[in-house]
Amino acid sequence: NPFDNDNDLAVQEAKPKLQKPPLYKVILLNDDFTPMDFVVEVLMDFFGMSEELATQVMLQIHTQGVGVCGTYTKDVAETKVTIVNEYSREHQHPLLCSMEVV
Ligand code: TYC
Repeated sequence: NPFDNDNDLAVQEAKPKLQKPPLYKVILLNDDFTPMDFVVEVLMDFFGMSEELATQVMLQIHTQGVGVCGTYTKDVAETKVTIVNEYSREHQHPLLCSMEVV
């Protein structure tokens, strides 16, 4: 096609690569009081884990002190941290959810 001068392709090739947004690990901290069943429920309901995986992750937090629930963009991670901490407080459990940049 003599009218196609490939400008579209040239523009694409010249476009600089955009940086990927930073990712954040959402973590749960161990404590001495939150029931194991409650932590498993949180991991299933807010982080989409099967009961088997949620139980494994809960026990890892229980023995290691901290565990990763998932990795998300900043906005999603912040929302999950807020929702999980509000949910735990509503149920009078001290369970602490936090996040750290990957
Ligand atoms: N350590 C708690 C107990 O013995 C269970 C627990 C697991 C609490 C994971 C918090 O993030 C946590 N009942």
